[in-house]
Amino acid sequence: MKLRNLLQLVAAIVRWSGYLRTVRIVTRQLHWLLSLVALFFAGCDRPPSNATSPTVASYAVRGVLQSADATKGRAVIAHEEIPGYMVAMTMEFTAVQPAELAGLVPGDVLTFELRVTEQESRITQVKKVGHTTPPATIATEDATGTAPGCGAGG
Ligand SMILES: [Cu+2]
Repeated sequence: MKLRNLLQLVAAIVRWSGYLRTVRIVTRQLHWLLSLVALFFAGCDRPPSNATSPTVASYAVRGVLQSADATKGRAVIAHEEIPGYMVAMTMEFTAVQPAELAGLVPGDVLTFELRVTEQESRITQVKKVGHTTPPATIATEDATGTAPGCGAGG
């Protein structure tokens, strides 16, 4: 009687550990499968190099145009402080649509929307709201783009 109980106990333990091992194997396989699925979706999510990724933040900005290249869609703008993102500085921006920069001349006072994604920042909704002569530069602490928040520039 006692021996049988002992054997049953041993059998139960063996069964339990076997069950645990099975769970561990299933978990490991599940984990592997999930990793594969995650990898697949991550791969699908990655946009082609030229596509725009989802905007993570956008800011209404005001600044004075220093120079613009409507062909390349680039503009150097002395922008005012962008609260929570950038101090005032002179820096180069890339327009979502290069044509938005057409007709603009140095000294134009602009308002625009700065759209920031995980990869880059771009400007859009560029509007001329005035003009100053000569182009006013905004006092900067660092115009080289190394200030906090300027790493997102593309
Ligand atoms: Cu800046």
